[in-house]
Amino acid sequence: MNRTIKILCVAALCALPLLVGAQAQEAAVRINQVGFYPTQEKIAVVDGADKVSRFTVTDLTTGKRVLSGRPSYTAKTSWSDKRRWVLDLSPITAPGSYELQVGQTKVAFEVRPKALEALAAAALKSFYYQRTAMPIDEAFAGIWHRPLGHPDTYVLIHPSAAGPVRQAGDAITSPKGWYDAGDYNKYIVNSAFSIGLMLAAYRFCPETFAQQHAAIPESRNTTPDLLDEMMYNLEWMFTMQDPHDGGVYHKLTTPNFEGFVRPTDCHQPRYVVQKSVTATLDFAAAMAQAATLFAAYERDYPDFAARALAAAERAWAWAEANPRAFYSQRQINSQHTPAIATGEYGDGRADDEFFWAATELYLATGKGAYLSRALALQPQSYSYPSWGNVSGLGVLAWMKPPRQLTGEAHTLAATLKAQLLAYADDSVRQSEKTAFLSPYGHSPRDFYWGCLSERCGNQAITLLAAYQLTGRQDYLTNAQRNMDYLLGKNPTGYCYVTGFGTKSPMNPHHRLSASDGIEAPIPGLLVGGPNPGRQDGVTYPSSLPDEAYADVTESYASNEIAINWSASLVALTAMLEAVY
Ligand code: G3I
Ligand code: 9MR
Repeated sequence: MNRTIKILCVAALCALPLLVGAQAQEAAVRINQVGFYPTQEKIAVVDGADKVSRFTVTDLTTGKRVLSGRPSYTAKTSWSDKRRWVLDLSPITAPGSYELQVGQTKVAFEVRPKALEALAAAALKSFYYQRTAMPIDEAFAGIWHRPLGHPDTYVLIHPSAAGPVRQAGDAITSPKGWYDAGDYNKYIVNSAFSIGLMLAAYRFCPETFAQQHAAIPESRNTTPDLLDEMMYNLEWMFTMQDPHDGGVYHKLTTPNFEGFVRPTDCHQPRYVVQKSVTATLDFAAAMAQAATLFAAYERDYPDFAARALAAAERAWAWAEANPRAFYSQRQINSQHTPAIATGEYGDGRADDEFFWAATELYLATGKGAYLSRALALQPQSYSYPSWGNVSGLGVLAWMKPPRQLTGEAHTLAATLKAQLLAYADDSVRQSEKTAFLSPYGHSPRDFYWGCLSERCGNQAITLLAAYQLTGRQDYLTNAQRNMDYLLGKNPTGYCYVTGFGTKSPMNPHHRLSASDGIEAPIPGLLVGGPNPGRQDGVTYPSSLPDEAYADVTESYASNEIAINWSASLVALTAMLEAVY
């Protein structure tokens, strides 16, 4: 299939009119390439020009000039001499297709209601493509259909996971769940975190998710597609709990990463490894959280809520009895064979996991013992959610509690709200007069492995939570500024989501996309992003913090995709759609 046809297929599948006929251009004008909501602030940034005196905007349908103006201000980042000119196109509010012209450079952009609807659906759909244990059907996946990948009906107990009943070399069955990322393993910490982040967003805008259509096999049931997709991984998670003691295996993995081959060409044995306190608590939290939401969907998922809650309480009890059972691959490999060399999701602190789990268990059960633990473990300041620090998920839960809060619980929620708003205020303060006019992207510390979701996306999600809690417009505006950053208003000019925009990643570090013989990557995936750490040893086009990004398959430190990063995109796009 030639490239044009493939791009058209991507566009058709994502229902994205913008791609069709658009010319890929290496413009020095950086702008959201997917679409603006009519009333949102609309910023373009001219990158690297010596002087910009004027810009014009033409309505592409009528051919008429609808705006002309001058840059609002110009700014540099602390690590680069490049001068950026910030243009404000906000007076344009009528839906339509437009062209911005600065000097000789012309860039098209779109204004429309539901600007991010297709992106939001594609982000959720990306989880379907990551499903491990079923054929990915052409009816739902189009050109990216493929046979069943990893049934995981024969999984070995690794010596590190052996106990009195289940012994090393015994086999269990542990099917379903999502591939974690560009690799083919399944990790409890990251998949529970991903579920936690998406379900946190669900609590803020259930109506938006109820209307979302991701075209997955379960779309025709009465449960929202988001919850159906979560269920595919929750079912796997149940199998990761040792029925004999309630502890949860840290991950299901091959000893080494597979090559860049198709799932059906993978032949390494798969193991469950040592139970860890962090995995067990993330499991407890996500299960309890899911229990509160699935109770309304008993028709499609009978008894799930009760089973999930019971599993969560058993997991919690195991964690309380094993608070220092941290997962350390170095330690495991010094004692056991085969050595395990895949992703670690290591974490030497579990206060935040205890806090999130205690929170969700209290909210699901109303038991005072969980409330006491949540009170004792409450954070002193807000941290945006990440797989390594989940306290923010606990905070978000208190903002949209599934039960009436009184007494100490009410006071705790108020304290945490003040912390969240302090973080939001700080983010807003920092965005003014920055080179790309956004709270994200003006500090070198904003760029590291997975930063686009972990920092940029999850900061925006927090700002949207703050907006929902207060109605303050500047929180919303700044969340959108970060969204625009992800979609093209950034120094590399990439729209960092596969299949969207005029310039997007074509070569993500993603075994599924790289081994399917199709040029276009699976759509709807947010890449890790600029990372001057370059842990992959690849030569990047630039070493500047915000340009250290390489769209090559080898670059797992800047160009991988991962479910927790997709989760951020799912949450952020839906929360933005909900506002309009
Ligand atoms: O959190 C700090 C941040 O505060 C600091 O400013 C920044 C700059 O130094 O570093 C941040 O820590 C980084 C951390 O990710 C953030 O979560 C570490 O440097 C970085 O090494 C770490 O990378 C992790 C990577 O595995 C290596 O361990 C990624 O988060 C994590 O997403 C990634 O996960 C892998 C799995 O192991 C295997 N499957 C693929 C998956 C995605 O690449
Ligand atoms: O493909 C792996 C990716 O999913 C991980 O994030 C990354 C870091 O753990 O490792 C990648 O695998 C590489 C391995 O670490 C070293 N040899 C090359 C592998 C990529 O082909």
